[in-house]
Amino acid sequence: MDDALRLPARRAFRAMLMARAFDTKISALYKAGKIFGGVFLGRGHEAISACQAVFLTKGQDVYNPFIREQAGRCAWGDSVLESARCYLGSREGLMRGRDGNVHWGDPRSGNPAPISHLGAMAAVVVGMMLAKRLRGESGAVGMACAGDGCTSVGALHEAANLAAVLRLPVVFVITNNQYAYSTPNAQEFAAPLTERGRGYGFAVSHCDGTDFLATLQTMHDAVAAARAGEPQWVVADTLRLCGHGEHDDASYIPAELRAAYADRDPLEVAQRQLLAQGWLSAEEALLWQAECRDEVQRCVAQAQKEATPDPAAEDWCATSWQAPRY
Ligand SMILES: Cc1ncc(C[n+]2csc(CCOP(=O)(O)OP(=O)(O)O)c2C)c(N)n1
Ligand SMILES: [Mg+2]
Repeated sequence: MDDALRLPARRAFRAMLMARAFDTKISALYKAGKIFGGVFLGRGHEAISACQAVFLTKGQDVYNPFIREQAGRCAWGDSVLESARCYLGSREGLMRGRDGNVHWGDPRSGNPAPISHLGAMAAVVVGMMLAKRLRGESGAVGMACAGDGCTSVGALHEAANLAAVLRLPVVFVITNNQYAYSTPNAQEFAAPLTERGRGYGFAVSHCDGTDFLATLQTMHDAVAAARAGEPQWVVADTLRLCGHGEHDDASYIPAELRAAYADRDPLEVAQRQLLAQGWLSAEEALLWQAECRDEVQRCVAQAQKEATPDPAAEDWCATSWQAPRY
Protein backbone atom coordinates (compact mmCIF):
# COMPACT_ATOMS: atom_id res chain seq x y z
CA MET A 1 0.00 0.00 0.00
CA ASP A 2 1.09 3.55 -0.76
CA ASP A 3 2.33 5.16 2.45
CA ALA A 4 0.30 8.27 1.54
CA LEU A 5 -2.77 6.27 2.59
CA ARG A 6 -1.45 5.73 6.12
CA LEU A 7 -3.11 8.81 7.62
CA PRO A 8 -6.51 8.38 5.91
CA ALA A 9 -6.41 4.70 6.91
CA ARG A 10 -5.89 5.58 10.57
CA ARG A 11 -8.58 8.27 10.47
CA ALA A 12 -11.01 5.90 8.78
CA PHE A 13 -10.38 3.16 11.34
CA ARG A 14 -10.87 5.56 14.22
CA ALA A 15 -14.19 6.63 12.64
CA MET A 16 -15.21 2.97 12.36
CA LEU A 17 -14.48 2.38 16.04
CA MET A 18 -16.48 5.47 16.99
CA ALA A 19 -19.41 4.39 14.82
CA ARG A 20 -19.44 0.88 16.26
CA ALA A 21 -19.35 2.26 19.80
CA PHE A 22 -22.20 4.64 18.97
CA ASP A 23 -24.30 1.97 17.27
CA THR A 24 -23.83 -0.36 20.24
CA LYS A 25 -24.96 2.34 22.65
CA ILE A 26 -27.97 3.40 20.56
CA SER A 27 -29.06 -0.21 20.16
CA ALA A 28 -28.95 -0.65 23.95
CA LEU A 29 -30.98 2.54 24.47
CA TYR A 30 -33.54 1.35 21.92
CA LYS A 31 -33.90 -1.99 23.71
CA ALA A 32 -34.33 -0.11 26.99
CA GLY A 33 -37.23 1.80 25.45
CA LYS A 34 -35.40 5.13 25.49
CA ILE A 35 -35.68 5.84 21.77
CA PHE A 36 -38.86 6.43 19.81
CA GLY A 37 -39.07 5.21 16.22
CA GLY A 38 -36.48 3.18 14.34
CA VAL A 39 -32.79 2.58 14.93
CA PHE A 40 -30.65 1.90 11.86
CA LEU A 41 -27.16 0.55 12.38
CA GLY A 42 -24.14 0.33 10.10
CA ARG A 43 -22.74 -3.01 11.27
CA GLY A 44 -20.93 -4.53 8.32
CA HIS A 45 -20.93 -1.23 6.41
CA GLU A 46 -18.27 0.60 8.43
CA ALA A 47 -15.31 0.19 6.09
CA ILE A 48 -17.25 1.39 3.05
CA SER A 49 -18.71 4.27 4.99
CA ALA A 50 -15.52 5.54 6.65
CA CYS A 51 -13.39 5.09 3.53
CA GLN A 52 -15.81 7.03 1.33
CA ALA A 53 -15.95 10.11 3.58
CA VAL A 54 -12.32 10.22 4.70
CA PHE A 55 -11.33 11.62 1.30
CA LEU A 56 -13.88 14.46 1.40
CA THR A 57 -13.42 17.91 2.92
CA LYS A 58 -16.22 19.23 5.08
CA GLY A 59 -17.13 22.77 4.02
CA GLN A 60 -15.90 22.27 0.48
CA ASP A 61 -17.39 18.99 -0.75
CA VAL A 62 -20.96 17.69 -0.64
CA TYR A 63 -21.63 14.50 1.30
CA ASN A 64 -24.97 12.76 1.48
CA PRO A 65 -24.68 9.85 3.90
CA PHE A 66 -27.09 6.93 3.62
CA ILE A 67 -28.92 5.38 6.61
CA ARG A 68 -25.98 3.19 7.72
CA GLU A 69 -23.35 5.87 7.57
CA GLN A 70 -22.39 6.70 11.15
CA ALA A 71 -18.77 5.81 10.30
CA GLY A 72 -18.90 8.11 7.29
CA ARG A 73 -20.33 10.94 9.38
CA CYS A 74 -17.44 10.52 11.84
CA ALA A 75 -14.86 10.41 9.03
CA TRP A 76 -16.45 13.52 7.49
CA GLY A 77 -15.89 15.29 10.80
CA ASP A 78 -19.27 15.26 12.54
CA SER A 79 -19.45 14.69 16.28
CA VAL A 80 -21.52 11.76 17.53
CA LEU A 81 -23.23 14.39 19.71
CA GLU A 82 -25.34 15.46 16.70
CA SER A 83 -26.32 11.84 16.00
CA ALA A 84 -27.23 11.33 19.66
CA ARG A 85 -29.27 14.55 19.67
CA CYS A 86 -31.29 13.44 16.65
CA TYR A 87 -32.02 9.99 18.12
CA LEU A 88 -32.92 11.45 21.51
CA GLY A 89 -34.98 14.37 20.20
CA SER A 90 -32.87 17.19 21.66
CA ARG A 91 -33.98 20.68 20.71
CA GLU A 92 -30.28 21.67 20.68
CA GLY A 93 -29.69 19.42 17.68
CA LEU A 94 -29.47 20.51 14.07
CA MET A 95 -33.00 19.21 13.46
CA ARG A 96 -34.26 20.85 16.69
CA GLY A 97 -35.67 17.52 17.86
CA ARG A 98 -38.09 17.70 14.97
CA ASP A 99 -36.82 14.73 13.00
CA GLY A 100 -35.57 11.39 14.28
CA ASN A 101 -32.99 8.60 14.02
CA VAL A 102 -30.59 9.08 11.08
CA HIS A 103 -32.64 11.86 9.46
CA TRP A 104 -30.32 14.77 9.98
CA GLY A 105 -27.97 16.93 8.01
CA ASP A 106 -26.18 20.24 8.12
CA PRO A 107 -26.46 21.99 4.74
CA ARG A 108 -24.02 24.73 5.78
CA SER A 109 -21.25 22.16 5.99
CA GLY A 110 -22.20 20.41 2.72
CA ASN A 111 -24.40 17.67 4.12
CA PRO A 112 -27.97 18.21 2.89
CA ALA A 113 -30.67 17.23 5.38
CA PRO A 114 -32.52 14.20 4.01
CA ILE A 115 -35.87 14.28 2.22
CA SER A 116 -35.99 10.50 1.96
CA HIS A 117 -32.74 8.56 1.99
CA LEU A 118 -34.13 6.28 -0.66
CA GLY A 119 -32.93 7.70 -3.98
CA ALA A 120 -34.20 11.26 -3.59
CA MET A 121 -30.95 12.56 -2.12
CA ALA A 122 -28.89 11.61 -5.17
CA ALA A 123 -30.88 14.23 -7.07
CA VAL A 124 -30.15 16.82 -4.36
CA VAL A 125 -26.41 16.13 -4.55
CA VAL A 126 -26.47 16.43 -8.34
CA GLY A 127 -28.40 19.71 -8.04
CA MET A 128 -25.90 21.09 -5.52
CA MET A 129 -22.99 20.20 -7.78
CA LEU A 130 -24.70 21.78 -10.77
CA ALA A 131 -25.28 24.93 -8.68
CA LYS A 132 -21.57 25.05 -7.80
CA ARG A 133 -20.69 24.82 -11.48
CA LEU A 134 -23.16 27.57 -12.41
CA ARG A 135 -21.61 29.78 -9.71
CA GLY A 136 -18.15 29.15 -11.16
CA GLU A 137 -16.90 27.11 -8.19
CA SER A 138 -14.57 24.25 -9.01
CA GLY A 139 -12.62 21.61 -7.12
CA ALA A 140 -15.48 20.16 -5.06
CA VAL A 141 -16.77 16.60 -5.22
CA GLY A 142 -20.34 15.53 -4.51
CA MET A 143 -20.85 12.11 -3.00
CA ALA A 144 -24.25 10.43 -3.08
CA CYS A 145 -24.53 7.25 -1.03
CA ALA A 146 -27.18 4.64 -1.62
CA GLY A 147 -28.02 1.03 -0.96
CA ASP A 148 -28.69 -1.60 -3.60
CA GLY A 149 -32.42 -1.10 -3.03
CA CYS A 150 -32.12 2.63 -3.75
CA THR A 151 -30.94 1.90 -7.27
CA SER A 152 -34.49 0.83 -8.15
CA VAL A 153 -35.91 4.24 -7.22
CA GLY A 154 -36.73 6.54 -10.15
CA ALA A 155 -35.13 9.65 -8.64
CA LEU A 156 -31.73 7.94 -8.44
CA HIS A 157 -31.95 6.97 -12.11
CA GLU A 158 -32.76 10.53 -13.16
CA ALA A 159 -29.96 11.94 -11.00
CA ALA A 160 -27.39 9.45 -12.31
CA ASN A 161 -28.37 10.08 -15.90
CA LEU A 162 -28.14 13.86 -15.51
CA ALA A 163 -24.82 13.72 -13.63
CA ALA A 164 -23.29 11.62 -16.41
CA VAL A 165 -24.69 13.80 -19.20
CA LEU A 166 -23.37 16.98 -17.53
CA ARG A 167 -20.06 15.31 -16.48
CA LEU A 168 -20.51 16.52 -12.92
CA PRO A 169 -17.76 15.72 -10.38
CA VAL A 170 -19.80 13.18 -8.42
CA VAL A 171 -19.21 9.81 -6.82
CA PHE A 172 -22.23 7.56 -6.46
CA VAL A 173 -21.39 4.94 -3.84
CA ILE A 174 -23.71 1.97 -4.02
CA THR A 175 -23.38 -0.27 -0.97
CA ASN A 176 -24.65 -3.66 -1.99
CA ASN A 177 -25.46 -5.49 1.25
CA GLN A 178 -27.39 -8.04 -0.83
CA TYR A 179 -30.80 -7.08 0.55
CA ALA A 180 -33.25 -4.19 0.32
CA TYR A 181 -34.82 -4.74 3.72
CA SER A 182 -35.75 -8.43 3.25
CA THR A 183 -35.71 -8.51 -0.56
CA PRO A 184 -32.61 -10.32 -1.92
CA ASN A 185 -30.63 -9.01 -4.91
CA ALA A 186 -32.09 -11.68 -7.21
CA GLN A 187 -35.54 -10.14 -6.79
CA GLU A 188 -34.28 -6.54 -7.04
CA PHE A 189 -32.55 -6.32 -10.42
CA ALA A 190 -31.58 -8.50 -13.38
CA ALA A 191 -28.48 -6.60 -14.56
CA PRO A 192 -25.42 -6.31 -12.26
CA LEU A 193 -25.14 -2.98 -10.45
CA THR A 194 -21.76 -2.33 -12.09
CA GLU A 195 -23.37 -2.65 -15.54
CA ARG A 196 -26.02 -0.19 -14.52
CA GLY A 197 -23.32 2.40 -13.73
CA ARG A 198 -21.68 1.80 -17.10
CA GLY A 199 -25.06 2.18 -18.75
CA TYR A 200 -25.38 5.69 -17.39
CA GLY A 201 -21.91 6.56 -18.64
CA PHE A 202 -20.04 6.61 -15.32
CA ALA A 203 -16.54 5.25 -14.75
CA VAL A 204 -17.17 2.16 -12.64
CA SER A 205 -15.24 0.49 -9.84
CA HIS A 206 -16.12 -2.45 -7.66
CA CYS A 207 -14.68 -3.59 -4.34
CA ASP A 208 -15.18 -6.02 -1.49
CA GLY A 209 -16.45 -3.62 1.16
CA THR A 210 -15.30 -5.90 3.96
CA ASP A 211 -11.68 -5.59 2.76
CA PHE A 212 -10.68 -2.34 4.45
CA LEU A 213 -7.50 -1.55 2.50
CA ALA A 214 -9.03 -2.48 -0.86
CA THR A 215 -12.01 -0.28 -0.09
CA LEU A 216 -9.77 2.59 1.00
CA GLN A 217 -7.82 2.42 -2.26
CA THR A 218 -11.00 2.20 -4.35
CA MET A 219 -12.58 5.23 -2.65
CA HIS A 220 -9.34 7.21 -2.85
CA ASP A 221 -9.08 6.61 -6.59
CA ALA A 222 -12.77 7.33 -7.22
CA VAL A 223 -12.76 10.63 -5.32
CA ALA A 224 -9.53 11.73 -7.08
CA ALA A 225 -10.99 10.87 -10.50
CA ALA A 226 -14.26 12.69 -9.72
CA ARG A 227 -12.28 15.72 -8.54
CA ALA A 228 -10.56 15.65 -11.92
CA GLY A 229 -13.98 15.82 -13.56
CA GLU A 230 -15.12 12.27 -14.29
CA PRO A 231 -18.36 10.97 -12.70
CA GLN A 232 -17.75 7.81 -10.68
CA TRP A 233 -19.98 4.86 -9.79
CA VAL A 234 -18.58 2.65 -7.02
CA VAL A 235 -20.21 -0.63 -6.06
CA ALA A 236 -19.02 -1.95 -2.69
CA ASP A 237 -20.21 -5.35 -1.48
CA THR A 238 -20.92 -6.40 2.07
CA LEU A 239 -23.52 -8.08 4.27
CA ARG A 240 -25.48 -6.17 6.88
CA LEU A 241 -24.53 -7.76 10.23
CA CYS A 242 -27.81 -6.74 11.86
CA GLY A 243 -31.44 -6.25 10.97
CA HIS A 244 -32.70 -3.51 8.66
CA GLY A 245 -33.52 -1.70 11.87
CA GLU A 246 -33.25 -2.90 15.45
CA HIS A 247 -36.90 -4.01 15.22
CA ASP A 248 -35.88 -6.61 12.59
CA ASP A 249 -34.11 -9.90 13.44
CA ALA A 250 -32.96 -10.43 9.81
CA SER A 251 -34.12 -14.06 9.97
CA TYR A 252 -34.53 -13.95 6.18
CA ILE A 253 -30.70 -13.99 5.75
CA PRO A 254 -29.76 -17.68 5.31
CA ALA A 255 -27.42 -19.22 7.89
CA GLU A 256 -24.87 -20.17 5.18
CA LEU A 257 -24.60 -16.56 4.06
CA ARG A 258 -24.14 -15.34 7.62
CA ALA A 259 -21.47 -18.01 8.12
CA ALA A 260 -19.62 -16.85 5.01
CA TYR A 261 -19.23 -13.42 6.65
CA ALA A 262 -18.39 -14.69 10.14
CA ASP A 263 -14.74 -13.62 9.91
CA ARG A 264 -15.37 -10.59 7.70
CA ASP A 265 -16.48 -8.04 10.26
CA PRO A 266 -14.97 -4.86 8.74
CA LEU A 267 -13.57 -3.67 12.08
CA GLU A 268 -11.71 -6.91 12.69
CA VAL A 269 -10.42 -7.05 9.12
CA ALA A 270 -9.29 -3.41 9.29
CA GLN A 271 -7.48 -3.92 12.56
CA ARG A 272 -5.67 -7.01 11.25
CA GLN A 273 -4.66 -5.17 8.09
CA LEU A 274 -3.49 -2.03 9.89
CA LEU A 275 -1.40 -4.06 12.33
CA ALA A 276 0.14 -6.08 9.48
CA GLN A 277 0.87 -2.87 7.58
CA GLY A 278 2.57 -1.37 10.65
CA TRP A 279 0.20 1.61 10.49
CA LEU A 280 -1.31 0.96 13.95
CA SER A 281 -0.17 -0.75 17.15
CA ALA A 282 -2.25 -3.14 19.25
CA GLU A 283 -1.96 -0.71 22.19
CA GLU A 284 -3.31 2.15 20.08
CA ALA A 285 -6.24 0.00 18.95
CA LEU A 286 -7.18 -0.72 22.56
CA LEU A 287 -6.74 2.91 23.58
CA TRP A 288 -8.85 4.16 20.67
CA GLN A 289 -11.63 1.71 21.50
CA ALA A 290 -11.74 2.98 25.08
CA GLU A 291 -11.61 6.62 23.95
CA CYS A 292 -14.47 6.07 21.52
CA ARG A 293 -16.62 4.37 24.17
CA ASP A 294 -15.97 7.30 26.54
CA GLU A 295 -16.78 9.88 23.88
CA VAL A 296 -20.04 8.11 23.02
CA GLN A 297 -21.03 7.96 26.71
CA ARG A 298 -20.24 11.67 27.11
CA CYS A 299 -22.24 12.70 24.03
CA VAL A 300 -25.25 10.53 24.85
CA ALA A 301 -25.29 11.79 28.44
CA GLN A 302 -25.16 15.37 27.14
CA ALA A 303 -28.02 14.80 24.66
CA GLN A 304 -30.09 13.10 27.37
CA LYS A 305 -29.75 16.19 29.57
CA GLU A 306 -31.00 18.52 26.84
CA ALA A 307 -34.67 19.50 26.56
CA THR A 308 -36.95 18.10 23.90
CA PRO A 309 -39.08 20.58 21.91
CA ASP A 310 -42.22 22.03 23.45
CA PRO A 311 -44.89 21.75 20.73
CA ALA A 312 -46.77 24.75 22.13
CA ALA A 313 -43.70 26.98 22.03
CA GLU A 314 -41.70 25.78 19.04
CA ASP A 315 -42.07 27.11 15.52
CA TRP A 316 -40.98 23.64 14.28
CA CYS A 317 -38.53 25.07 11.82
CA ALA A 318 -35.41 22.95 11.47
CA THR A 319 -33.77 25.55 9.26
CA SER A 320 -34.41 28.77 11.14
CA TRP A 321 -30.92 29.99 10.26
CA GLN A 322 -30.26 31.93 7.09
CA ALA A 323 -30.79 29.54 4.17
CA PRO A 324 -27.50 28.83 2.35
CA ARG A 325 -27.06 29.98 -1.24
CA TYR A 326 -26.52 27.01 -3.54
C1 LIG B 1 -39.64 5.53 -1.33
C2 LIG B 1 -39.41 4.64 -0.13
N1 LIG B 1 -39.78 3.33 -0.17
C3 LIG B 1 -39.56 2.52 0.89
C4 LIG B 1 -38.95 3.02 2.03
C5 LIG B 1 -38.70 2.10 3.22
N2 LIG B 1 -37.30 1.70 3.22
C6 LIG B 1 -36.34 2.40 3.86
S1 LIG B 1 -34.82 1.75 3.66
C7 LIG B 1 -35.44 0.49 2.72
C8 LIG B 1 -34.54 -0.57 2.15
C9 LIG B 1 -33.46 0.03 1.37
O1 LIG B 1 -32.65 -0.96 0.86
P1 LIG B 1 -31.20 -0.63 0.43
O2 LIG B 1 -31.17 0.57 -0.44
O3 LIG B 1 -30.62 -1.86 -0.15
O4 LIG B 1 -30.46 -0.23 1.78
P2 LIG B 1 -30.12 -1.14 3.04
O5 LIG B 1 -31.24 -0.92 4.00
O6 LIG B 1 -30.02 -2.52 2.57
O7 LIG B 1 -28.81 -0.64 3.58
C10 LIG B 1 -36.80 0.59 2.56
C11 LIG B 1 -37.62 -0.35 1.78
C12 LIG B 1 -38.59 4.38 2.03
N3 LIG B 1 -37.95 4.93 3.05
N4 LIG B 1 -38.83 5.16 0.95
MG1 LIG C 1 -29.35 -3.15 0.72
